[in-house]
Amino acid sequence: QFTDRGNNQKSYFMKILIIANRLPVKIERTDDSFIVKRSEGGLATGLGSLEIDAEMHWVGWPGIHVENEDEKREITEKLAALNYHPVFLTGEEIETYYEGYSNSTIWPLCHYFFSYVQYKAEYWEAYRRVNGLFCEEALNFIDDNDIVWIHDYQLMLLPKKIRDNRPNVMIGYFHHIPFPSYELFRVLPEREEVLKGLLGADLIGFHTHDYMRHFISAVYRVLDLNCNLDEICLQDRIVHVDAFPMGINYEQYHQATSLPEVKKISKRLIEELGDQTIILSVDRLDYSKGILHRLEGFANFLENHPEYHKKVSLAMIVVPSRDAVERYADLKTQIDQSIGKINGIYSTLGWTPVYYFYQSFPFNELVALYDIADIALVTPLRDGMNLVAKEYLATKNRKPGVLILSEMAGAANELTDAIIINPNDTQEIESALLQALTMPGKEQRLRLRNMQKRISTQTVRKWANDFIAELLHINRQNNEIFQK
Ligand code: GDG
Repeated sequence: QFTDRGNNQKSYFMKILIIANRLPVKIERTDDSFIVKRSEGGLATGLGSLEIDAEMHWVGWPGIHVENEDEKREITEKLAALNYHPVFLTGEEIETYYEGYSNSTIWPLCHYFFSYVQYKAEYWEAYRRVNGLFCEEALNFIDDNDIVWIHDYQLMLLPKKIRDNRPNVMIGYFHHIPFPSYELFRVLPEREEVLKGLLGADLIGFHTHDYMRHFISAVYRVLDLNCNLDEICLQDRIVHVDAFPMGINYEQYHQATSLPEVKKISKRLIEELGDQTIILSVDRLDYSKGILHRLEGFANFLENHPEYHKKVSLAMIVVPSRDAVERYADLKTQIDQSIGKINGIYSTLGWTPVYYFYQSFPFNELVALYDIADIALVTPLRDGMNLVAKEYLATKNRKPGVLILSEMAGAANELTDAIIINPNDTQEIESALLQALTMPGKEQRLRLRNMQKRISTQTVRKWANDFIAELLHINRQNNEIFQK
């Protein structure tokens, strides 16, 4: 049973095929076999809670590099039991399609790192080819009237490829990162083919109205198509564009502090840290996350506010990511140096200003850190949404906390009770820290309550259901127009 946005109750039976660069699994090689473990990220959780009577399939890269055909067969069979269908990539394809066009061309462009964009013919060629591989695999599982939901910037050519082969399926695409303004997007040599690829979809979703506006303006100016605020008119179809701000599994985080294991970790952390105030930052290693600016802001704060020495520490978690890309390896070196410098100048025998973790934490430890942290410092230079900010607020249960949030994160549109800062202004980071450290408990609780109200209703489950409901609604409308 499925309720759509128009409040009409209707039952469906169909297949939903989710296509994303990565399957939500972790595959480990043993001596003579493979172990497949589900890895429940936000996306898998949201899609797993769809209120729709449909069989769910996934297509994606399994996250392991395998060349041997017998091994591929074994993995394929194991994944098939979960309705997961792998697209295997060669080492060269990972380098050119994933690390290349996806992460060295599109990613910096969409995050306004114009000078980082690499233009290489072999990257583009691989991107096209690998989008074709995803299409071939997906076509094995798509029938008319099924829903195909494609995710993210690695697969922007796929909507059209699927439409060309299966004109009657419903195709949705969601862009998880920012869509840049036309003036930036126009620099992409392949701008026309990329936009045409996306327009194979019936519905294109973004986190915010700004990204949506930028996309429509790019379509209008690059392709000279008829567009209005949320529709693009093609000769034979209308493509709908809408904003769907992604949320989190609120209850999972909100209840986490009642788990005995989390309580134990929080207690241990509190004992170890004593009465120190903890500022927490959590990101993947990425230049878009503003980690270096954040460290500079914290260094300024320490320099100008000696009264907080030995009282405040920054716990910085940097999760290893894309470190095979040179930019990322360089960034890692700069972060190491910046933290080394701060700790070198200010540390005492009993106090470390920056606790630095270049590693990923298990869920229980991460939420224990959210639980004990007095302040979350989330300062990306650009971020599609930023789920860490929402997770921190959702976890706050036992005691309040203050969120300092960059205005460049999509989440800033919703979390207006955070202390909103411009992440390029390191003085603003410094003064936001001071404001957070001196904020009365009553004000902290009030701001937190307002933001929790929002994120407890705009969950990842609602996000996924809203998207699919709109796709079905569009399909119904199209059928009516067609029948008339
Ligand atoms: C992209 C867009 C958009 C982090 N460290 C640990 C850990 N994490 C988890 C967090 C959170 C996720 O990783 C990070 O999500 P973000 O949204 O903050 O950022 P991206 O990875 O860049 O995601 C972004 C998102 O897609 C969704 O559309 O919001 O803008 O860039 O869930 O909890 N998880 C664990 N240990 C860690 O150490 N277990």
